Amino acid sequence: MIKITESEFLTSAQGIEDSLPDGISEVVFLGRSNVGKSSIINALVNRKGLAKSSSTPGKTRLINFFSVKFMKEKQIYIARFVDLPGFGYAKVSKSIKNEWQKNLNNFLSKRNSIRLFIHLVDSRHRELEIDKSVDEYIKNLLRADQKLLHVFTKADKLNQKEKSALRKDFPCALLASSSKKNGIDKVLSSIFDSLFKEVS
Ligand SMILES: Nc1nc2c(ncn2[C@@H]2O[C@H](COP(=O)(O)OP(=O)(O)OP(=O)(O)O)[C@@H](O)[C@H]2O)c(=O)[nH]1
Ligand SMILES: [Mg+2]
Repeated sequence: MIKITESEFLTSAQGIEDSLPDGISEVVFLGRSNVGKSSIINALVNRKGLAKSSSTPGKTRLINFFSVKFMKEKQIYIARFVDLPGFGYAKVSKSIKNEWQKNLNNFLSKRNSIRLFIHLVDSRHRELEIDKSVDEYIKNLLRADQKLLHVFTKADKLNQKEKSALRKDFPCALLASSSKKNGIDKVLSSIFDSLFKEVS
């Protein structure tokens, strides 16, 4: 059984230059604005307001670092979760958008300590162009020491029939609901395995 026993907000950054010194394995949560990135971080660490979430898209505007302590069989493992601004948020000016994009690109492609990318996709909208390009983009920059995981969010919005259809299309899909806390344990153990399997 894997648990996160401690978590804390560390700091926010605008880009890679003002990010924390690297060295600790990082998990970045990325995906469209409003897909549920901040919410799933809170569900994983089991703390309601750790990462700021909101029904208004564009809530997360900086790169936010959280320290997390995993416990498995009385052993402690340290990592960081990184909450990112969403892709495709329209309600800011073009120049701010370009600046964000540049900062995010830099961070995602150059940050050494990223071990795992979690691409969140809304389980109701699985074939959006923006997600296809995010996917393509991550696959292109993925290094040998990095992994990519997909999680379908807001599973509570699907009925049984829709869930079966999703499972048929994606047999290994991780399906999660942050609000109902369904599927969160599975996501947590997938994260743990990606980061620490070799040593555990
Ligand atoms: N029903 C349901 N709603 C959810 C779930 N996860 C998140 N939400 C809601 O979706 C909205 C957006 O959630 P956030 O976690 O702020 O999304 P985000 O991806 O961090 O958004 P940005 O920071 O704007 O990029 C909020 O109103 C959440 O309450 C879920 O599993 N089920
Ligand atoms: Mg957010």
